Amino acid sequence: MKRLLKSCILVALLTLCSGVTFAGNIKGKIATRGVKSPEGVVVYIEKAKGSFKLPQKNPRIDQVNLVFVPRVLPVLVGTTVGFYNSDTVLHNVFGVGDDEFDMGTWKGDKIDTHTFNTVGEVAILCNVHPEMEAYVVVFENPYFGLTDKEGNYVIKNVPPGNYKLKTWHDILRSQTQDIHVSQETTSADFKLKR
Ligand SMILES: [Cu+2]
Repeated sequence: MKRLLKSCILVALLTLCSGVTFAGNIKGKIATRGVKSPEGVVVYIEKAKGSFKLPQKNPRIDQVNLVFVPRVLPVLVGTTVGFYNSDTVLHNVFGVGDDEFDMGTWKGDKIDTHTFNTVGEVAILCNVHPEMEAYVVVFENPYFGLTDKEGNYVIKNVPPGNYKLKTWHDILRSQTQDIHVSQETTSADFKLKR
């Protein structure tokens, strides 16, 4: 009887455990040719199953010393982005590409927002300062990472499976790698050029 109880508990535990999927991380280094820095490359999983939660805090793009900060912002489709102006001069914000909008021109404390409901690439521009440029890149799932100044990226909490891992950059050509994600960390490096 004791033995039966033990095996029942074991079966129950195994069933419970098999229902839980442990996620893994993907990380790597991007080398670039033909641009000043490997910063600002987005590495992302093209297709993943599931329904995804929007971030609790809306990401933001600020305007500081006539520069959009950050210059590249990857988001999950449906995310609302706040647009700020920390400068004392007038700025305008408008978007062109897979989503188009114009927030008008303002200075001071006003915060404007836009919800990105279309997967794709939107260039963020300012009609007061033509040299100002940023990108909001909109993805179907939250499995993306952005490179830092050294070209390092990490994508966290990816469910185990086989995927196509792709790169996005405003100038460099996109590349794809087949990747298998396990419960541990999987490495994937890229060498990108124009
Ligand atoms: Cu401006």
